[in-house]
Amino acid sequence: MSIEIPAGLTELLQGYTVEVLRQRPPDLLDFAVHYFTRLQDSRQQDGARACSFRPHTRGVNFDGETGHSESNGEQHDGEHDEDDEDDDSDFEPPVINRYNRRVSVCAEAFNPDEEDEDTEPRVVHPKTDEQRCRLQEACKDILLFKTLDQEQLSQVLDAMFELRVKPQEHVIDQGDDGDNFYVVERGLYDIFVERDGQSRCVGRYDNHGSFGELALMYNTPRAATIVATTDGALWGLDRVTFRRIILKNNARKRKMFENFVESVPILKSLELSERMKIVDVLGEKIYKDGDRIIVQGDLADCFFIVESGEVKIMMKSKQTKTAQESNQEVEITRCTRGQYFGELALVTNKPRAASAYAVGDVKCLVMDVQAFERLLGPCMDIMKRNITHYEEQLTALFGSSMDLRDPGK
Ligand code: 1OR
Ligand code: 1OR
Repeated sequence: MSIEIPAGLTELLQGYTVEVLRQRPPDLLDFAVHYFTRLQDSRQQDGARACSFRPHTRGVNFDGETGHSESNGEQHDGEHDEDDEDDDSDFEPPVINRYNRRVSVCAEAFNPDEEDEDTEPRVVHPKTDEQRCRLQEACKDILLFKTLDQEQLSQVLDAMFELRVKPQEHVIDQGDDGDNFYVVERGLYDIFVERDGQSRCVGRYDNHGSFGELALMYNTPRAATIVATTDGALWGLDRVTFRRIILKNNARKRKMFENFVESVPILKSLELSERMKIVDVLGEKIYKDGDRIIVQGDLADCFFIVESGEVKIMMKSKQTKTAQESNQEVEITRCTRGQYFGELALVTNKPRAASAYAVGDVKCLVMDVQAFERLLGPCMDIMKRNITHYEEQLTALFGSSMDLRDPGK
C-alpha cells in the first residue's frame, strides 16, 4: 500500500522549515501560525500582484508590496522587480514614508550567521553635524543599541532618518506590517493596545525610549498603536537595516546570555522562548565603582539584573531629625550576580524607593518598562511577594511610618 503525498505538501513544509532555520523564532508554534496565516492571506490577495507563493530552493518567500519611499530629499525606488525570479537577495528598499505603510510582511531571507555584510547595500541618510548630535543624544540610552559594536552602531546611525510628527498622528497602527523602528527624540506618545474590540491606553513614551522593534524582529503584525499626543521628533530606522544589524546582534546576544539568563532565579517561571524574547530586548550597561545606577526619588523607566559584580542598595530615611541627617543614606541590601533590582518603582508606579551604587566594576542587563510589563507578567507574583518582604524589613529598620509607596527624596 502506498501513501500518496499531496501535491505541494513537501514545498509547504520545506518553506516553513527554511524560514525557521533562517529566522530562529523563539516560538515555533507562534511562528507557524503567523507564517501559514500570512501565506494564506497573501494567496487570497489578488493573486500574483501583491504576493506570490514561490516554492524556492531557499524556501517560500512573501514578497511585500512596498510603496515609494522618500526622505530628506532622497529618493529610493520602493518597487520590487516582479520579473526577477531569481532575486533571492535580502535587500528591500527602505520604506520610510509613514503614509505608505507596508501592506505585507516579508519573511525575508535572513540568516544572521551567513549574512555577508560587505555585499549588502547600505542605507545612508546624510546628516548635518547638528542632526548627528541630536541623533546621538537620542540614541545614547537605547537598549537595543547597547550591545552593538562601533561599526554596527555607526551603520545604524547613518541609516536613521528624521521624522516630525503632529499631535494625534498615528506613528504605528496595531495590525499593520512593520516598516520602521523608531527612537524618540522628543514628544509624548501614547501606547494603545486593542483587545476584544476595546482599545486601551497601556503606557506612554515620555521624551525618550524606542518602539516598533517587535514586528521587525519577529515578522509579526504591529502589536500596539502609537499615537503622538504633542508635536514630536523621531528617528526612524528602516526594516532592512534593522534586521541586518539588530537581528544579527540578537543571535550573538542569545549565545552570550543564554546560560546566564537560564540561571536567573526570577526568570525560572518563564518558558525558554519567553526568556529568549527577554534576551532580544535586553541591553547591557557597565558601571565603575561608586557609580550611581538608580537615584532614590527619580522616575523609573527600567529594570536591572546583575550580570557581574555587586550593587549596593542605599536608602534615605525621612525619619531623621536634622536636615544634615536626612541626607544620610543607609545601606539596606546588596545584589549580586543573578539578582534583580529596580522592579519596585515599575510595579508600584512610584518614584525609585532607594538608590543603587556599583561596588567595584558592575555589569547589568537592563530592560525597559514596556518590555518589563510585556514579558515579566509570569514573574509578577514572586516579585510582589518579595516587595511585601521589603515592607516588613522597612518597618523594622525605619519604623512604621516609612512607606514604600511614598519614598522620600
Ligand atoms: P511593534 O513593532 O509591534 C508597536 O509596534 C510597538 O509598540 C511594539 O513593537 C513595541 O515596541 C511597542 N505590547 C506590545 N507592544 C508594545 C507594548 C506592549 N508597549 C509598547 N509597545 N505592552 C505594553 C507594555 C507597557 C503590553 C500590552 C499588553
Ligand atoms: P526601585 O525601582 O524602587 C530602588 O529602585 C530599588 O532598590 C527597588 O526598586 C528595589 O529593587 C531595591 N526596600 C526598597 N527597595 C529595595 C529594598 C528594600 N531592597 C532592595 N530594593 N528593602 C526594605 C528597605 C529597608 C529590602 C531590604 C532588604
